Amino acid sequence: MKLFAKLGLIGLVSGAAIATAVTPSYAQGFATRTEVYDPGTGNIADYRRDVTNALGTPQADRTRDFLSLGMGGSAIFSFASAENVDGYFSGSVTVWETTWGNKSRQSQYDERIEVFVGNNLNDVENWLSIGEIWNIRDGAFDTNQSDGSAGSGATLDIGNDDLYKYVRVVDLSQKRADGFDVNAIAVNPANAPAEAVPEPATIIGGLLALGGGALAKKCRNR
Ligand SMILES: [Ca+2]
Ligand SMILES: [Ca+2]
Ligand SMILES: [Ca+2]
Repeated sequence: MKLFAKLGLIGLVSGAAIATAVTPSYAQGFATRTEVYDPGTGNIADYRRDVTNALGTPQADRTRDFLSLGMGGSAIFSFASAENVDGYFSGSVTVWETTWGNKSRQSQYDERIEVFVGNNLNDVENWLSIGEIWNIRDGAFDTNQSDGSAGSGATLDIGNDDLYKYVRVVDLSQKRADGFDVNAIAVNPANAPAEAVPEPATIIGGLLALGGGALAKKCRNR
């Protein structure tokens, strides 16, 4: 087989591989399970230790439906659902926080987390850090209570196309005794699958195959 004919074959194969990679329905939406809760130091009220408080949709301000991490504490969440039993996701992570007090300055209620994504629960120290979320600076809680909603949370892009199964949040708060208060957490596909839109990967795969075929033809003509 000529080299460029092989390239054409590679184009077909790689196109098929890309299509396979983007076809699964990624997990999206709110956390469905708290895998690990490892509270840090500080006086955390019992109702703030309920790990179900961080699951599902966020509540508007001044509800008690949040999970406090404690100073230096951490938690791991997963997102499996009936539509995606494995719970793999890509794209970005959104976190909603609850703060009841004065919200005008980060320095007054300084609560923050570092956010990690990973797949191996036994290897969390090597998970990928995707950045920090500060409760006030980054608007992780609702700053506009007039509509009664919980706001849009704070979002961090994962920054690659890999699939992950878990999100880990680690408290980095400097002042508040019970740390960052997780109201809700969600994962969002970078390109949410839409029924009516052609799969970009199918197009790319087709172009690769066409390009490889054209190259092979060009080679034979030389
Ligand atoms: Ca708070
Ligand atoms: Ca707190
Ligand atoms: Ca909640």
